[in-house]
Amino acid sequence: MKLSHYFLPTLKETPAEAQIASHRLMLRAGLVNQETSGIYTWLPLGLKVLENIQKIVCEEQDRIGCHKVLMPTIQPAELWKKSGRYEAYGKEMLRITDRHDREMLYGPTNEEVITDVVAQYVKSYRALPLVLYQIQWKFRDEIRPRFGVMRGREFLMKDGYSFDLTVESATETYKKIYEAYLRTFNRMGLTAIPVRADTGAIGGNLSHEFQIVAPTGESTIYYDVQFDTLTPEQMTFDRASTLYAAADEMHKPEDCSVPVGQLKEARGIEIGHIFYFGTKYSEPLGAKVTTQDGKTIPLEMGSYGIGVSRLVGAIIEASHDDKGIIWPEAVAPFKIGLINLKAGDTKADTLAEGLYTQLRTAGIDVLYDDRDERAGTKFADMDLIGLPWQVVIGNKTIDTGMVEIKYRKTGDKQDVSLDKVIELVR
Ligand code: P5A
Repeated sequence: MKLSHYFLPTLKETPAEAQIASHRLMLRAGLVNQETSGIYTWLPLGLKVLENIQKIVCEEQDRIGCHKVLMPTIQPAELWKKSGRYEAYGKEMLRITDRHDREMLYGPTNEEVITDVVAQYVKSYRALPLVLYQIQWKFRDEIRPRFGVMRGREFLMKDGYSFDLTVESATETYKKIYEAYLRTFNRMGLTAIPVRADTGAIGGNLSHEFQIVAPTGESTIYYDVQFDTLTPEQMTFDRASTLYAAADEMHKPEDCSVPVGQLKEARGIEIGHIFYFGTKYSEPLGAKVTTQDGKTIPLEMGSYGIGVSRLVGAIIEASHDDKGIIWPEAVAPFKIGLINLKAGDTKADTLAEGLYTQLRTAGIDVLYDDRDERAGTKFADMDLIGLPWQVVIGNKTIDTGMVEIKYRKTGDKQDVSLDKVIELVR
């Protein structure tokens, strides 16, 4: 992509309304634009990150045998009256009336809809276990939308729903998804701590929140220091469950048996939340199957959420410096920023164009700053948008064929010849 023809509205000034780094940087780097409180337009660069995150989420869901669906954002109130949540959900639910005076709502979550689908089509134990998931926009009329996409009103969620015959099988499914979540976050460069949580508006008996430690997090978490030393391979359900980790007021340290010196208190950003709630929805919505010995029983269910749009903010909170964002490679909007310091100079333009074509032919996503701008502006913009690698074409390239490559994360620079660039970034 050539920057001269791209839509990347970066801001020089720090927007006054943004209180935390990720919100400031998302606005300054031209990732999103706020339309009204808690509602955003995703601009090209931000959308690329959002899509990269979705891809990782889907790959890890598909790997464990979950099936992707897409449910509507608008739901009939009737289903929520059956589950008993229509009144209980309160003011956070955006209620809509259609032209025939039928009550509708913009879905804050989809337990009712998916249970209704499964109730219609799944009649036998042979179809189980079954996990269906989607990535879809949700609306929650949060009383205090803040921190940009971190607590939005309209936000993108991955929501999965599991259906099992027995409690044992449902527990196995829960563990499998729990571990898939840890892998998912790991691939994005995040170490998530699974903490025991309350089931809140979703209801049920077993629940974990996936929290990443960040000073700007909205939750208080307490966790065993041993979490900080576990490798990704050691982070299994069985291992992590032996260590204390809990969130919110319900789980003050005095309620647990971990020695004081071994417990850490930190702020956390909740990037995922999973629930096991048995027959809470299957019973009222009629999701029942016939067992092997001919009995009809309601399905054992769980639901599993990832804050996909929140993750964009969370990743930035975890990875930035005073100059801007530092994208982990797996989610970066482009892998390389190619800077032509001598744009307009025929020789420099030819060299830059050549490298640009070569990189693209090699399947490497590159943003080429071909603008007629000062070097300082180009460097500052590139640092701000945080692409993993910067490749600089300048006088040196014209004279000797050498380019400067900078690794954004460490700031390390080295000179390499033009034909070695691909090898190095690979
Ligand atoms: C699980 C999937 C649920 O809704 N039902 C379907 C269950 N869980 S949850 O914890 O309420 O939400 C799941 C994740 O969504 C993110 N999230 C938000 N992101 C941005 N803005 C919001 N207002 C918001 N509310 C929830 C969180 O990451 C949460 O873990």
